[in-house]
Amino acid sequence: MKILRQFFFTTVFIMCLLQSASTQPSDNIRLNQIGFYPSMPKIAVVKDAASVPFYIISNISDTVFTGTLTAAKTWQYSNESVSIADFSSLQTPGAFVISVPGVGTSYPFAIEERVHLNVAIGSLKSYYYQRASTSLPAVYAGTWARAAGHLDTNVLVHASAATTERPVNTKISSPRGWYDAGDYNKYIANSGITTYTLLAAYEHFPEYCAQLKTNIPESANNIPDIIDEALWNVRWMLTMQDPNDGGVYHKLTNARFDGFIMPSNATAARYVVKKSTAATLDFAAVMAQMARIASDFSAGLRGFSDSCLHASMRAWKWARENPAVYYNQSKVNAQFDPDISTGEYGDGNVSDEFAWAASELFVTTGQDSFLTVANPLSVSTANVPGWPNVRTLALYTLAHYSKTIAGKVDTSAVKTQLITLANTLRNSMDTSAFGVVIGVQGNNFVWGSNGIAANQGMELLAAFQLTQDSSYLRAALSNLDYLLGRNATSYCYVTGFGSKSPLHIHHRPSGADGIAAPVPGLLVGGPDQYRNDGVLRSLYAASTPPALCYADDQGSYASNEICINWNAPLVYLAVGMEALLSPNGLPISKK
Ligand code: 9MR
Ligand code: 9MR
Repeated sequence: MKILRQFFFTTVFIMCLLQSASTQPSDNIRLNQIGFYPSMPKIAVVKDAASVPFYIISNISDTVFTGTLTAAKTWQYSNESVSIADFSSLQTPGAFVISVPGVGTSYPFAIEERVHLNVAIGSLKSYYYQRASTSLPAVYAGTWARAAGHLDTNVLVHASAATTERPVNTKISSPRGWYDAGDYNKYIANSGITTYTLLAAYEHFPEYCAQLKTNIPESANNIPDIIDEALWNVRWMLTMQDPNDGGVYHKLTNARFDGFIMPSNATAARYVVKKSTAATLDFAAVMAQMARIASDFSAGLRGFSDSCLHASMRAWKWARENPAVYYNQSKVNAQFDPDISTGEYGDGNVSDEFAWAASELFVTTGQDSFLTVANPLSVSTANVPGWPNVRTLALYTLAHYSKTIAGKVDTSAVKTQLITLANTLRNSMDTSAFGVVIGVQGNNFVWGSNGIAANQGMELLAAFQLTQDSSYLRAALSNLDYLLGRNATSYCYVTGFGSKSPLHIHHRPSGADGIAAPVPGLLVGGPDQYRNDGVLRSLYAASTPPALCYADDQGSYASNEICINWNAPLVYLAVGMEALLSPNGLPISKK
């Protein structure tokens, strides 16, 4: 009897398997579509299937693990009833799927060391594909090779930026930099946090980054690829400083967005537009950071450290003399021609930019007078950073250099702020039905929500580096899992990665190059509950749960555009996680 019963169940199980093998993987099983570290948590979220058994099956069709789904809970951001399949105790490396009878089979995943190495490389390599003013030869760009565009050697000074020395329509040269996003413009404010974040990945994980190769034209030099990549943008940023007064133009832009054409076909006039305090301070911060990093590579970057520091100090001086010059596009357009309708990146509060620039300058120069002007500790609680909100970047820097600056700064207050924030984030994971940090605040699912998830992960890695408390590492990983597939849409939100990833991104080269596959390594903005584009509004009602407001549609710039400031914390998260969890802390195995 017992044997018969077992035979019956086994037969049913194999039939289920065969059935599911012939059909599509189920979108109702959500998991990181890349995979899991042997020693770390492994979780899938299953919709509408509480308390039933689940099976982990290896690629040779052996059931290697059996578990039971947890009781159902509702995730308030997707309004779905979900259960968790926890198979953390499975530590055997291999390739697997999850099978849940009645639901189906998951997308495949791996359990292995260095499981996110390719995500780390790919997300960093995406900056190469975003480079302006250069061709991308096939030897580096593969299928996505393209001709140069936007040389930006004849950029016009817009009326809003005109001075006696540089009257309106003066031509300046301002090449290089990364395209901001799906559009071809270059914005200093967004470049600030982006470049900082990539350079911070280097500063915090230098040995790892020194070995990380992305196959870019500079890969053979003696500078780590992540720094070479950042330099492509830093060198552009330097050209955005008015040499006559030290102020920094807010952006370099077309008057209107280009259509979906390749860079080499984009020939509209380009302008540098109005200097702003925010841009000038973001510039000052990055140049101070770059100065201290460049001093370690003086052979390859002779004199560069001094140039950066000099530029930073001049920018700081301009900002002190012009502390409230805000970029407000409609006001600019009311006063000057031609009208500019590209991204605004407006910010009416620059106290955080002052605190950030002051902190970077202080750490690089050792002079605490900068902090007398603007101290990041004058605000008592930290928040997750974003492009208009950069004070926490100062805390990261002060925390990282706490040994060298102790005595001049209350470093324990810095740590307390970062850890208090990390506790809130981690506790959110513990109570989330998806077991993720994102959703800690109800307003997380806005334009660029995936960037918020990645920045939450970065802040948790900062807390881990301060405490070695592995609960922060697990919480950071939960958001990486979210971005790579454990989310309500079941997309792996990084192009070219995972089984189901965006194909129709709002990205001009990907739309215009005639190649089916989008440029890889790019993180899309993700769900936007406010449905800020026509595609989202036509697809979803206002009552649609926040985490579902996503469309893999080229027209959905509010959910499916890619952007440098969202990719950078993904790079940090993947690089940091790999550096912390690789057996030897390196992207390569030692012979
Ligand atoms: O392509 C633009 C994208 O980069 C911006 O994020 C977005 C919001 O400013 O605007 C996109 O451009 C759209 C414009 O705003 C309205 N007309 C359609 C454009 C997309 O092709
Ligand atoms: O990331 C920006 C987001 O926070 C804003 O809500 C949105 C509308 O102002 O603009 C986003 O930035 C876009 C920029 O204006 C133009 N390039 C593309 C950026 C990402 O969509």
